[in-house]
Amino acid sequence: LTRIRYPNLKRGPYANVCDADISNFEKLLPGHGRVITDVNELDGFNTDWLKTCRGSSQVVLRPKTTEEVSALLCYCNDRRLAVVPQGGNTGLVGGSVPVFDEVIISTQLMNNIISLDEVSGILVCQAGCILANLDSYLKDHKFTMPLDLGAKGSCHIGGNLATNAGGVRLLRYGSLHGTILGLEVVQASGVVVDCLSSLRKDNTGYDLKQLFIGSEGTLGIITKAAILCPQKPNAVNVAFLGCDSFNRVLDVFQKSKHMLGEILSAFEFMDAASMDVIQKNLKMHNPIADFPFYILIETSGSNGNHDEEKLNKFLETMLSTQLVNDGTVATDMSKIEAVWSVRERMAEGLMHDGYCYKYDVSLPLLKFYSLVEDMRRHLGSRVTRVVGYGHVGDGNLHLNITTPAYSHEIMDLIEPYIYDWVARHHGSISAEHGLGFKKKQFIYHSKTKSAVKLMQAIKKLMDPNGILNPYKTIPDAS
Ligand code: FAD
Ligand code: S2G
Ligand code: ZN
Repeated sequence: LTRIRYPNLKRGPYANVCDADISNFEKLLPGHGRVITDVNELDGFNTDWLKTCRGSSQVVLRPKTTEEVSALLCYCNDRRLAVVPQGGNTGLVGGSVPVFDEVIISTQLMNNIISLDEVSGILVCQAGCILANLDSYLKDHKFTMPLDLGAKGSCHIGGNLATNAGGVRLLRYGSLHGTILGLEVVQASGVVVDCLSSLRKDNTGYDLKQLFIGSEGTLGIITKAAILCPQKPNAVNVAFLGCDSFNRVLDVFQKSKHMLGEILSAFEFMDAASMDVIQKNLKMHNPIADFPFYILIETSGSNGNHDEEKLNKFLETMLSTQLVNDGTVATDMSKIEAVWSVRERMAEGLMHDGYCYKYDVSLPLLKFYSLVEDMRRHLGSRVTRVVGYGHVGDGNLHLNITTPAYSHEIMDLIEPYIYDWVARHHGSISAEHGLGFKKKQFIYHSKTKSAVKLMQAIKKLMDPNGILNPYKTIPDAS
């Protein structure tokens, strides 16, 4: 699939996996299901979540410990075997699957919680812990994860860190660059970098962990993390509102920050075309009447009465000033989850159209929705739909275009047009999903030549044989 679409792509100067490698891997990973070579089992690991990238790895390795990851990387580095680190394989830019026959190292079996400091809320866990599992473990201890995304049921915290995942709580808890206190990472050589500090403040030398957050598996394999987890909120409310224009959405956003202040924990929007996906493709109900734009606001606080009073006052103001035309408020968990699923299942809903051209961009809020309108004009009736939704609070738009099947012509109409548009408006061509395989060639739309040169020098230093996730994230140094 990948090679059909990218015929000029050449396999790098890597060794091919041979029988001797497989038996060495089996020695390094004793026990059943740790070295997977069965063709049927391999397909899921070789194919990305969007089913748009498929590699041809002959072997998946499933280590349980840092020591095993270290031994595997040392072996692969010496043998010049290319490697793809893989977590939950929910990445959306083709970064988590091989391009050719790279060895897949999966963190599936590295799913131990190591410790939780119940005073400070600092959790230490292995990279293969699934986000939803960490969140429910923490909830039992009156804490919560500082990030939440629609893929929580499958994505690993290691993958979240490797992609510097944003998600729907970034507005409240900030980026992983702030909430991660320490990391343990294994370099291509097998050397273990132990930066697993659990201190909130530690200004001794370069903050190396930051390099690995967002490195997409190209600088090392993250094996453990120390995470500062916020208190679990005592009261959560979700309001789902309808309004007439995107300018109104921005007005409501400004007012929500002003009137809800510190209890605002999420501000998401979706347009009517997005709601159509939810209703038509997933047969779900719109929680309110039909409108051109929808807003999902979540509040999380320590005092339910205080929050409800603030939220009701805010909603009354929004309705009386006609910034909002309709709305509903959910306070019990099941209704809250039902309203959230309308927003969180967008990716799934879009897949029902056939092929999805997915764009995850940062833009100045005043230009935010003009991109969707411009792409609709640009593509017209050649595509099934153009939808816009996303994290308004982070200035992060998810613009998705669908057709019944992949089309080179449509792709050529979209790229680089959309990236040029984003660059012209001083945005970023990838807000939170990373560059992976699909977007790396557009890095210069958002990074200067000198910045990319420095990235290439760091890559050369950290992975001199280029075995870690080749063909991804940054262009090879020319
Ligand atoms: P994978 O997909 O397995 O890998 C992603 C990248 O990280 C690859 O380059 C891989 O090589 C590397 N990697 C994985 N594990 C490690 C490791 N231990 N060490 C080093 N490198 C590693 N993303 C957002 O940011 N915000 C969202 O709101 C969001 N919502 C989503 C909703 C849905 C329904 C889906 C399907 C995806 C969504 N995503 C979102 C994208 C994706 O879930 C995130 O990028 C997530 O962080 C990937 O985690 P993962 O464990 O699945 O990683
Ligand atoms: C989201 C992931 C899914 C998509 O829903 O916030 O980050 O469709 C996205 O892009
Ligand atoms: Zn998102």
